[in-house]
Amino acid sequence: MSNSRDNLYAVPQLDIAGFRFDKAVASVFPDMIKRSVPGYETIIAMTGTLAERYVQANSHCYDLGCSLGASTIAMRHHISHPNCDIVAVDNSEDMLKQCQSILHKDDASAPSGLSPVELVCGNVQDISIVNASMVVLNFTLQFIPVEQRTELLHRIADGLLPGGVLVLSEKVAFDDPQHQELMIELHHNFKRANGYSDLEISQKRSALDDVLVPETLEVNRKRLRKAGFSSVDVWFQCFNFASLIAIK
Ligand code: GEK
Repeated sequence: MSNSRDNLYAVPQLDIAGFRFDKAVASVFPDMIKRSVPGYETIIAMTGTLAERYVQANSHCYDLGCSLGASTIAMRHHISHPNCDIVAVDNSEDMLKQCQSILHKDDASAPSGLSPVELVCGNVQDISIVNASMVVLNFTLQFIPVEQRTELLHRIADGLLPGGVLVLSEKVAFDDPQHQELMIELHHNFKRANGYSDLEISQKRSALDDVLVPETLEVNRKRLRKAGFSSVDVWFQCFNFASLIAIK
């Protein structure tokens, strides 16, 4: 089931292992991400709006690190041009299994037909990006080793058609230590308000240490420009979570 409540870190753990997108996480993922990432639902909804604006006829769309397919579903319900498809990639088999069944239900909900989706189990760094009009990296780049991020963005820029868009959402860090501390505090308050205990917040934080590595918005902007995007800026931010639009 993928609609259960996340209580994975509710009980004290002696040894906190690095965070993994396994079966336990997949089974609570929609609840976990909604209660943990401020603005997640807005970003997903606006991904549909961006698909309507940017997806071109006869092109591919990519959802890299698709988890249970939320961005894919938002895109496919708003693509208005013919002959488009979506390649949705994740390297967690547990996530993809759930994603597959969610997509089957989505297919059944729209008898008149939606853009087809190809689900790929693999590393987003190994996927070839071709003839793309829209690529989504919704909270995925943050899990790629820092020194490998530029290369992935380069390959995305190379595979995008002129006028194509990359939507990059990330947890971000701040250079000013006082602001950094404030953003972390406000994020933790958001999680508390959503029912997470201090123990859950601190154990999850330890599990994500070295697994999720945030960088500043400036580093992200510079990297996108270096990768070949001509127009880059933030379209959404809430505390230390932001989403950028990068146009080829
Ligand atoms: C959403 N975009 O709901 N290759 C493939 N998949 C990866 C890799 C990699 N190298 N690294 C991590 N993942 C989704 C949410 S979650 C964000 C994305 C979060 C996958 C990983 O298995 C997980 O499913 C996803 O990226 C990150 O809009 O949980 O903070």
